[in-house]
Amino acid sequence: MSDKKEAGKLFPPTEELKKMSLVGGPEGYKKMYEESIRDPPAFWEKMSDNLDWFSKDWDSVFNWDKESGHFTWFKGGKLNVSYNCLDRHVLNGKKNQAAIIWEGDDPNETRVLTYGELLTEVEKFANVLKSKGVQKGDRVSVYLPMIPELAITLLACTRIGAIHSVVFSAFSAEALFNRIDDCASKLLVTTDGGYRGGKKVDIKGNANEALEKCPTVKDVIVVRRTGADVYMEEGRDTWWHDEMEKAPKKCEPEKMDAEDPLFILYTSGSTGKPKGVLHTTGGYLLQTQLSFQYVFNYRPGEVYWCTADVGWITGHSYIVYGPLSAGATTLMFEGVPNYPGLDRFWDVAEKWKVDIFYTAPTAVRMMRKTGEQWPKMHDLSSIRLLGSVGEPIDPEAWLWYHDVIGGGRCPIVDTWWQTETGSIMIAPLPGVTTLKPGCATNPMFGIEPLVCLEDRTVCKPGEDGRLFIKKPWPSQARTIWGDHQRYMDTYWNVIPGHYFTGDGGRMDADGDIWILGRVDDVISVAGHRIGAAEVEAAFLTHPAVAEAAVVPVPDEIKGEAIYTFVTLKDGYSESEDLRKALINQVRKEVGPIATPKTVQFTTGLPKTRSGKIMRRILRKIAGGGMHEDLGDVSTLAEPEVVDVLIKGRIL
Ligand code: 7RM
Repeated sequence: MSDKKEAGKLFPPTEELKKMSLVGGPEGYKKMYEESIRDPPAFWEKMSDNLDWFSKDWDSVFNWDKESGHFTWFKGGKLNVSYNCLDRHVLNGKKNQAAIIWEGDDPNETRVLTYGELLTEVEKFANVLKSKGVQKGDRVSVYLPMIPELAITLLACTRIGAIHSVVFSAFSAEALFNRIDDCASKLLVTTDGGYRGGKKVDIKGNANEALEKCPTVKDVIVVRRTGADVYMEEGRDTWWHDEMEKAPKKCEPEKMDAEDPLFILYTSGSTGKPKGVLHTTGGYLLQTQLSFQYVFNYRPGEVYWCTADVGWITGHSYIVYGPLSAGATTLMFEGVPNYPGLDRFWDVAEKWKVDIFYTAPTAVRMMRKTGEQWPKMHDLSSIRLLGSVGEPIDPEAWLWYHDVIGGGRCPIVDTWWQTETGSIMIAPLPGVTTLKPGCATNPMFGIEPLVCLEDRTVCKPGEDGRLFIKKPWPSQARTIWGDHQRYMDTYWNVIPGHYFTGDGGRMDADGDIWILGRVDDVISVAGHRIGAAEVEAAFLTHPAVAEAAVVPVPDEIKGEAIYTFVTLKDGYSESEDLRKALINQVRKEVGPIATPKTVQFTTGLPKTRSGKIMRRILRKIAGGGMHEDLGDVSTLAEPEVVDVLIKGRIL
């Protein structure tokens, strides 16, 4: 690992930024942070005034049974998420303010939904869900691209207390099936198709295929987007617009307990089965709202744009819930960065006078590769703050982002967090933090990070270790759907009482935190987490495959790409056609984002004597390492396989 600290130009906050700071600049942050750590429940109780509650009669702010790993925040308090995201803003004079600015794949297709309009749509769709028999606690799966109906569906679920489970719309039928099946959804919201880079994509076809095996799903609501001729099952499938036409306009918000489940979001783990991360109502909303306000220093009237897809946690927390709860204007983009031209992002930013722009390092690297002529075509002077999320941003990309997109004047907030953490955990605050390119810097309020070695000793400043967070915080996931033991083993039993992040980290001499990437077998392609085991499982569904091992290799654009070692069953021989068929198999099983970059056929894999594949060794081989770089290989069942793999390596 290169010492990023040395790449180190510093960017202290300007006096002007300090004055703008919502937390009172560096001194204000320090005071508030110390207070939040001294007594987190007292801090969060004070902060709870940022939400509108039907009742604040919680038993205690925070309760934690360390043994079982069950904890609660504000249990007994009552609130409704859609009320907090919509009604209260309408009541406070924001009825005609834009809540969502929607920009279609086609630049001529746009839609602006005011808070008033969005509330009406949400109430109507909540009534549609009710008319289908969806009740509090029922699961609703959502398989939609980036169209306003996606946000409307989520908010409508929260209005009646249904638990939504969004499945990324480019995931395969098989992935959709697994995610519906695991949580036994009653209803699916999907669409006839989507648009991506000017092309129609099929979505209903995948949904139909998945639904063949999903007996729990009784109703399917289909948004008409492309007008494609799709199969609609009689008695099960109905059109969104038909349902909305019949729906009553008013729907009272359900009074939910702060600890009632809000949503499930599946994320890849280190086994083949994705984890259904469960978030609850009060703590999640409070912390996403506050972090949104503080990290982006959001001020009323500003236009905020996060380029993520709502299929990921970033979209849940920082396109929908954080911004809307804060009464902000959030931009939702259906398209891709390179259509109709390579300047699309900048065209959108100029058109809507975007103030805050939040994207992923992979997008920054891609833009850097295509050149500055594209952003230079547009007036980007409205942008005052840049954000980064999803993977470590290398200092080179950071500096390019800062200079070319930010014109040298905009701070960059490099925000570290996870599906499981619900909201941003470590990030600089504008007007507070001295920025270091590539460094996530400071913990958020109430968050106490800890960097430890495998033997649990606390790392010295500058020493690489594994990142933990002490004690649960309000927006922390409560469990894994249907598998609390896995939740405990993955996160809380590594060092009892501390949350294990799965990331490597380092605290430098200034106390700033650097994120070093995953320490487990999760691959991050363009910021999307893909479990090595999930891809391996997909390979194995092909009749020719005996065994597959998947490891990350560094990729200039995507951060990491997928390199695969495949052994074939007897009777099959390697060929270009087979290689293509295998890649297609993975695309079909997992989705196009998991497309392997390389498939190396081999006769064997390095394994321990107990049969475990040693991915550590494969990672080095795929990355170009030679025999002497591999460390001790003597514990392998068949050490000679290593040289075969190095010889057959595809660079
Ligand atoms: C928000 C999100 C989580 C994993 C996490 C890290 C990596 C995310 C950063 C980052 C370095 C960052 N949720 N990660 N943000 N690494 N710097 N600013 O991405 O559940 O999908 O992924 O992403 O490895 O553990 S996620």
